[in-house]
Amino acid sequence: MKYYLTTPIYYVNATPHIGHAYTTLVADTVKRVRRMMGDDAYLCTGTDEHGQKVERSAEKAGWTAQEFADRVSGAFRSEWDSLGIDYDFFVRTTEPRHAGAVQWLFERCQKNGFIKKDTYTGKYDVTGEAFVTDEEAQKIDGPVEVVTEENYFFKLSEFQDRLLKHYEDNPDFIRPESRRNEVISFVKGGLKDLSISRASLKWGIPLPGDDGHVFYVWFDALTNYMTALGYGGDAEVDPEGLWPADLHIVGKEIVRFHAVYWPAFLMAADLPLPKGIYAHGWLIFQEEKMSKTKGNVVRAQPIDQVVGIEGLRHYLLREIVFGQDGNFSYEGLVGRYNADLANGLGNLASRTLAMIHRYFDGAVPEPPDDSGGALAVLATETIAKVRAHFEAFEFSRGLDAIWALSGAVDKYLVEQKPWVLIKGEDEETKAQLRTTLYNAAEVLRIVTALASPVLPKSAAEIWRQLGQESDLTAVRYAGLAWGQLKPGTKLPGGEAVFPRLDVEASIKKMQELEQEVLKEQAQIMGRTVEAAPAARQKPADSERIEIDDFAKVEMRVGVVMTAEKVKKADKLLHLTIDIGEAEPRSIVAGIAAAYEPDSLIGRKVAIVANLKPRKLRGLVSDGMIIAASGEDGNPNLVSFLEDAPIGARLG
Ligand code: ME8
Repeated sequence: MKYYLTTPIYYVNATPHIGHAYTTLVADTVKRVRRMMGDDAYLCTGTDEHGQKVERSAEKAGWTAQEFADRVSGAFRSEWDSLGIDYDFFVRTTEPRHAGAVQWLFERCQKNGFIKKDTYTGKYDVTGEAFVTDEEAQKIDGPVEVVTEENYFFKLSEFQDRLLKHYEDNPDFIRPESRRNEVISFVKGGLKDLSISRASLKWGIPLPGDDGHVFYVWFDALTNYMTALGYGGDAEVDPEGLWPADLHIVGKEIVRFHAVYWPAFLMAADLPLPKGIYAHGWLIFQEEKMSKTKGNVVRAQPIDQVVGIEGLRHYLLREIVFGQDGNFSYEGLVGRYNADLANGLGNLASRTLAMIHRYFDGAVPEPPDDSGGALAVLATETIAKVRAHFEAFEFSRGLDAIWALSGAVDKYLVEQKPWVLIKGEDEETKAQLRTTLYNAAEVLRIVTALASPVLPKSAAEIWRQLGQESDLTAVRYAGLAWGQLKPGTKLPGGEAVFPRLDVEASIKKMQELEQEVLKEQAQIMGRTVEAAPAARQKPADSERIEIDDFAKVEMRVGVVMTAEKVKKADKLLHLTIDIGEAEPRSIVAGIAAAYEPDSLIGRKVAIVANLKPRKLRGLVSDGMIIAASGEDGNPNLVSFLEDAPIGARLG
């Protein structure tokens, strides 16, 4: 059976970090599992390159939007190559074939009467690239703009019943269950028509029949899953017959777009729907979602250099229950590596293979009875268990079962004591030694094959050290059974696959390398860390404002009366600031990373006094404190060298 699975396509607004890599590594594992199940599996990934955010980042960095997209897309592609991701398709939304696919899908929806023109006014979250409700706008840290324009709309409201029926008829369409429930209640709450074009934006795919508009990001982005297969193009369309997709793997924050918009677009275009969507959770680092905006990212390259990428794959899949959020920590990563890989599989492999080299001249011994006893029973059960868990995306449970089998051989070796048996002269002891080492090597072979979707490179190396000439990727669960290791097989030898790591030294090394990678990546985005101020250009005349515009902003000197941390918000402080009014102002400011609350009390600061108040984390913020932000993102409060009177106006 063919199996077509996809990752989301990554925004070129950030260079790859391990949050992105998580989705892709999982998808790569799923592909390998499906192949072991006997499927002909294909993986699609790519980059999402249009939109205002990209246009602005490019401008800021001094590149054209296309140049900027080329650089960052290239960084994603080479990241996936260096991490050994076995993808079959890589789609860039700036490719002409993709424009063809998006226009083709739109025209099908239009022909069927699901497109209309209307005016739209709304608050637009620039970072999230979506119109947002007033309530949502309050919670957004980044810029929110009011946008009014004539748009093309997709008549999403007409699909409520069909979507709900589809969810009901196909209980596996959205997984896990919690996300399915969330989507169902969202759709039950009523669907509004969806604006799918922008007149205000240039950096996008032109709408057929109306060059003044480009497609809005989600209609553009989602279609990539069909672009990969040649839809909308001149070439042969979907030669492998891969549509509908079997699985879209996505992060939980974009499940709605995949489970509501995407099937509605496809229904409108009379096209078959994907069979399933699986939403995974977030990688949390330093208590927040790892993301460029938060600045708490960890890159894969330093980990690859110190622990190896397989250590990361294993850690992410074993430690995090797929579908839920999970913490990343360097300690956890190295700890898992040492426990499961160095001491577990690595140790089992080197011990077993070394004894066969030493006692049997590197040839697998022939046991008098190759039935394998209790170990064979456990191995057979484990094959079935692992297959079932992996098929159900229960990676941590599947890995638990693999390591339980590996642990059982360790115990078996301790009980059998081959290092004592070798000293026995009688036939019975010799036979027992042969049985012991045959059994250990045979379990090692099975464990290696079972772990291969998660550890493809190291498993292939152990496989080779076991003298297996077949390609490990050709092994199928159905053909994996006890007793296939041929006695007499010559073992070619080789290095230990998972050398033990010193925890502290490895962590230190990774953190050092992280700094280097950060600089390299900043260069990809066009921002050299040190050179940033020098690179700034004078604003163009057309961008300059009149003195009257400036006078609208009322800035005043204030003194901090109280300062406290805001609960559950690492970056925020709640301040009261006296600016000479009857009551001090309540202001919430994102400065907690740089200032201890106590150090601010009594300090003179500058604030914007005539901003509309807003609520942050339930607290009123009636004004904005003025600070410079350094390249490291840390705020630096504006202060006065001479004593400025409280309430004095700045200007
Ligand atoms: O959403 N933990 O792109 P994107 C886990 N272009 N996964 C994370 C993560 C984290 N901390 N950070 C990112 C987009 N991801 C759109 C998709 S699809 C038609 C368009 C993962 O680059 C997460 O899976 O912002 C997210 O969905 C994906 O990276 C892409 O994020």
